[in-house]
Amino acid sequence: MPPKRQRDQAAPKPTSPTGKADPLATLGQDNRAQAGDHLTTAQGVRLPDTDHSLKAGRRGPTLMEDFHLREKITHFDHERIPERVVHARGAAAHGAFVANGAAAAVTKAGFLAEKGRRTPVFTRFSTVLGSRGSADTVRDVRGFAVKFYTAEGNFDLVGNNMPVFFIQDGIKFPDVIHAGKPHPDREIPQAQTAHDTFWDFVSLHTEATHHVLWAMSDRGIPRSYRTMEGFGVHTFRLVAADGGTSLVKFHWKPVAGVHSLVWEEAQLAAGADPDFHRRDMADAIEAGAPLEYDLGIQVMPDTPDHTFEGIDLLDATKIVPEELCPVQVIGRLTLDRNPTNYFAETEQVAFHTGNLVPGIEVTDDPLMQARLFSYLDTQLTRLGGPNFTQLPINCPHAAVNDNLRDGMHQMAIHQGQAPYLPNSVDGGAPKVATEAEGAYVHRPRPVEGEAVRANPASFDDHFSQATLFYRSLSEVERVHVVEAFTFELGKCYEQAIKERQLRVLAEVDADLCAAVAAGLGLPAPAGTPAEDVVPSPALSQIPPGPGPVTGRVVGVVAGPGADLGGIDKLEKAVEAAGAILRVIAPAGGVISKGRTTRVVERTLLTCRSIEFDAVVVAGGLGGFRDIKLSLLLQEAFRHCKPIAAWGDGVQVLEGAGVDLSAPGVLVGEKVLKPFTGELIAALGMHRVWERAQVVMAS
Ligand code: HDE
Repeated sequence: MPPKRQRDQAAPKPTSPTGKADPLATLGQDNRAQAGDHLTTAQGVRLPDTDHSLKAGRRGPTLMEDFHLREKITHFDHERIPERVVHARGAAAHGAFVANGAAAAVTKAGFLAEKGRRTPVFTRFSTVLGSRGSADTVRDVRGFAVKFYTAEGNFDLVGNNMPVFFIQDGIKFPDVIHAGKPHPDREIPQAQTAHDTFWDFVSLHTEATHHVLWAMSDRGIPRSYRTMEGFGVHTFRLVAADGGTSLVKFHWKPVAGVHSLVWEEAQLAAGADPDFHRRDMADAIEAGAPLEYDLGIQVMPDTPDHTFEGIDLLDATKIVPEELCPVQVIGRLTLDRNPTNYFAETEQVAFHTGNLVPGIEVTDDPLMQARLFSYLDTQLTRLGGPNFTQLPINCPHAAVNDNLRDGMHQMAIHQGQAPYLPNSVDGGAPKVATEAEGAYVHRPRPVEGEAVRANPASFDDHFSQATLFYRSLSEVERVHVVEAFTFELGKCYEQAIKERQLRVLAEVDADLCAAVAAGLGLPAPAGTPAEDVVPSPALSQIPPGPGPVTGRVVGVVAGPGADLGGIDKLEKAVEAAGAILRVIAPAGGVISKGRTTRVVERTLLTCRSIEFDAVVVAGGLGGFRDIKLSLLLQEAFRHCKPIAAWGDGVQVLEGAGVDLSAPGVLVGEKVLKPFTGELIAALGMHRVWERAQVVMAS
C-alpha cells in the first residue's frame, strides 16, 4: 500500500459563506504535518533512516547519490523568504466581521452594509521598522491590516494604530524608511527611531511632525493588540446603492479600551519577553477571550475640494477630530482563532490597498496612490512570482475566474484553450459582468490638471494638528511625550540634529520645547506655536471612568501559608469581571493549606512585573521578604499599577518599601466585596495616574 496522505482521507471540506470550499479551513490539514504512517521524501518514497547520510564506508566520504540528504538540505536552504521591507515582524489571527447595518445608507459593499452579514477575516498586526526577530514592545507605529474574505472578493483595510502618516506623498516613503531603519554601515540600532538618521530626516522634513508626536506619545507603545485603536489613515470614497458617494475615514475601536505600556515596561519587556504582544494575543485567544474591535466610519460629504471644516481630506498628515465628525459604528470584528502555521499564514499573507470591492473606492491622496503600486510590486519578490493569490491564506472565498496564466509556482491546472477575451474557441467565456451583476465599476469622476511635481498649498500646514494633538493630551500623557522626545534625541550623537528638532518643537508648543530642551541641557529656541487650538478629548487615552478589564492579568503573590481561600474568592471576582488571575510564588509546584492546594503559575524568578496589570499580596505570608519580590512590587508601583494586599500581606508590601499611603495601594483585612470591587475598578482605569506625582517626586 502506498503511504496515504491525510489530504486523501479528508472528510468533506468545510465551505465558506459563499458556498465555495474554504481554503483557510483546510490550512494545516495537509499531511506534511507530523502525522501519517511513514516518513517519505517529497516524491512520496518511504525512508528507512533520516539521521545518517549515505557514505562510502562508516568513515565517509558522503555519496552524491544520497537523494534524501540532498533534498533535505536543499529544501532547508530555501526555507526563508525575504522578510517584508517594512512591517517585517507581525502576528496574526483569524476571525470574523459582522456588520450591524448602519453603513447601508452610504455603501453598497454588502459585507459592510448588510445587517448580520458575517465575513471571515485574517488580521495581521506588526511593528514597522524592526526585523522579523525584533522585539514586540519597541516604540514604533503598529500595522493593523485586515483581509476581509467577502462574497464579492477580498477587501484589505491596511491600516496603522495611528491615524496620520509621516509623509504626504508616497514618493517620500523610501526616504522616511531609510532614515528610520538601522544605519547602513553597522546596522544599528534595531527596531527603533532613537538615532541620528531618523531625527535628521524628520527635523528637516517637518510634514512628519504630527506623526512624530503620535509616535512619541503612549500610542507608540501599546499595552497589547487587544487595547489598540486602528485607522485606515487615508480618506476613502464609499459608494451607496443609489450611486451617491461620501468621503470616509475608517476607525477600529477596541472593545477592551485603548491602553499603553509605560516606557520602562516596554524596555523591560523587549528583554524579558520579546514576544510580549504576540504571546498576549495567542494566549488570550487560546483561553477563549477573543480580541474585539468595533469598526467605525467618519462620514463626510464628497465635495469637489475634498475638504471638511477646512481640513484637507487628501492630506494623510491630518485627522478629522471626532468632535467635528463623530465615528459611527458599523460592525464588530472578533479575532478568535490562532493561525495553525506561522509561515503559511502570517508570513505568506499579502495585503494590498488595491484589493477593493464594489462600494469602496480610493481617493486622490498621493500617499494612497503610491501604495496602490507598492504592495503588489513588493509581493512579487517576497512571495516569488505572480501566483501568490493562490496561496490558501490569500485565496478569495468568492469564485475566481481569471485569465491569468502560468508563472512561477502555478498551482492550478487550467483547462480550456482560450485564456483571452474576446474568444470564440471557449465560447466567449468567461464574460465580463455588468454593475448590476456585481462588477467593480469605478465611479466616473472628472480628472484634469497640469502635470506638476507640487503639493496643494493646504499641505504646507505642518504644525497646527501637532499642536492640537499635544494639547489634547492629559498632563501625564504630555509628560510621557516630553520623556520620549528627551530619550530619543538624547540617543543622537549630532548636536545640530537635536537643535534642529528643538526648533521644530518650538513651532508645536513652547512648553513641550522648553521641557525637552531642559532634559537635553540645551537652550529652548523661540517659535510661534498655534495659540488657539480647540482640544479634541477623543485623542487622550485616559478613560474618564473605569472601563472593561477583559483579558487583564492580576498577579497574586502567594507561598507557604498563604490564605488559599482568599485567593479563590479573589479569583472568582476577577474572572467574573473577565480578567485572569495568576499565582506567583517563590518556588514552582503547588501550595497546600489544609485540604486545599493551588498550582503555582509563575515563580519570582520566571516572572517580571510587565505581565501583570495589578499585583496583590495574599494574606498568610507573615513577613516574607525577597529581593525579587521587592523588584516586582516596586516596578508595579513605579508603573502606576494597582497594588493590593490583605491580612498580613500588608507587611510584605511594607517590607518591599511600598508606600501604603500612595494612591492605588489598597489594603484589606480579608478578601471581601469592597476589596475586590475597589481592585477591579482600579484595574478598569488601567493605571493609577494620580500616583505618577508620587513616583516622580521619589
Ligand atoms: Fe505600507 N507597505 N506603505 N503603509 N504597510 C507594506 O507591503 C508602503 C503605509 C502598512 O501585515 C509593504 O506586503 C508605501 C501607510 C501595513 O503584511 C510595502 C507607503 C500605512 C503593512 C508597503 C506605505 C501602511 C504595510 C511591505 C507610502 C497605514 C503590513 C510588505 C506610500 C495606513 C501589512 C508588504 C502586513 C506593508 C508600502 C505607507 C500600512 C512595501 C510605498 C500610510 C499595516 O508594499
